Amino acid sequence: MTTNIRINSDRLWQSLMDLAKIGATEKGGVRRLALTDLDKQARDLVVRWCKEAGCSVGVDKMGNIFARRPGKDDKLAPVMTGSHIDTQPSGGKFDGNYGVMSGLEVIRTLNDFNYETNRPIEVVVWTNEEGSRFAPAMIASGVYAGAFDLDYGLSRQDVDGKTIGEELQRIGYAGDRACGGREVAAFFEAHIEQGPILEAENKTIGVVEGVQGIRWYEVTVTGQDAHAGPTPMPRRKDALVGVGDMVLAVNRIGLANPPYACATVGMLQVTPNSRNVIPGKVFFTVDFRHPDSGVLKRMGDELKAECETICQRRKLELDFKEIWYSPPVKFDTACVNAVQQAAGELGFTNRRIISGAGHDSVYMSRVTPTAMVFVPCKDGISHNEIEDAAQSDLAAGCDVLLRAMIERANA
Ligand code: HGY
Ligand code: MN
Ligand code: MN
Repeated sequence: MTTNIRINSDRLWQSLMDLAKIGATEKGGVRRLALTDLDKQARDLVVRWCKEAGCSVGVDKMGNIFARRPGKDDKLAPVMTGSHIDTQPSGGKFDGNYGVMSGLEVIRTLNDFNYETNRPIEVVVWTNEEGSRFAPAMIASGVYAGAFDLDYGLSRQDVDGKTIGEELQRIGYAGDRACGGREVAAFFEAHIEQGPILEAENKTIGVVEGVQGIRWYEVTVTGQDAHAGPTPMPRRKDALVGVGDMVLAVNRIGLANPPYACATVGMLQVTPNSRNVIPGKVFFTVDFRHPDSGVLKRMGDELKAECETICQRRKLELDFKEIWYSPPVKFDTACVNAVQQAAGELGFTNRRIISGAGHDSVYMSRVTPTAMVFVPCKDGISHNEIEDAAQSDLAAGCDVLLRAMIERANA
């Protein structure tokens, strides 16, 4: 029976295009930061679609949304899929949104074929996966998996001092359900690769075996505000010049650990940020990634030491904080094999791959057997408004997801 069940490619594509209208940007991207009014609009739309597909919908204390399709034996723990609909400030139509729309398409397809899985099926929308408005990333799946406690999760603040808890209340998604602590039989997530490998090798499906480790740092360097005119160069305590050395050190450490290490300074704030004042204070963020936890640790330790040396030399003060560590994870063999088998049965070219990006599956793999399905994205570009993917690839990934979920739901 399952051999001829296939998703509806046009319906999946249309749902992605309709969802992408919420927060649409000039260049064809999406700006829908977590817990903004646009996120609320998108949440409301997804909830409506899930209810129209016959699902019961619940929301937990971190605002995670769960849409449930009953199974033959409804007491059994569900097979779950999902991702996120919050985006980067200049994000794309597919990062996260594809995984949620694929979950909805799985439900819609099962309905079309009147196919009842043994276990219930659930689609989840995770709150604040991106870690852009509120750090760290994947905070709500992290609370669900017990990596963070609920108070920590609800108290994360954005640059304006607003907390996740306040914003959930404001948009009406402060659910009453406990966050986590519920048995899940398996978790799958469909996602664009966000890198160049699948496209370069002309592969339709990435069978994701795991995710690399991530460490995030926040660094504040303090010198002394002074006048840009009368202050002689040797007398200056210019925080921005010191940070310039540090940014180059971040890049050098990334390049020094090929081929996997990644090193990024994404945010930088200069104070007082006035053209004729020597900057007395600079804040910046560091994102280090590597599949090996030992190398990742060494990268962070090396950067801290370099920053200390730079501050001594330039008579600056350093505040260097690690704010997040997400260890490398390996996904569950049975789930990875279910994805591999589905891709093979459906005749899609595929290859094993480690995810460079973080995903909610990282935390879900702590509490249930988990795997991911990747599809290519154009030129490997993501976290960019021009992010793009082929409808046929997106449909292929969703068919693999459907088949892997049915296999696990009936196992
Ligand atoms: O940072 C990441 O890898 C993800 O996009 N949150
Ligand atoms: Mn994502
Ligand atoms: Mn992302």
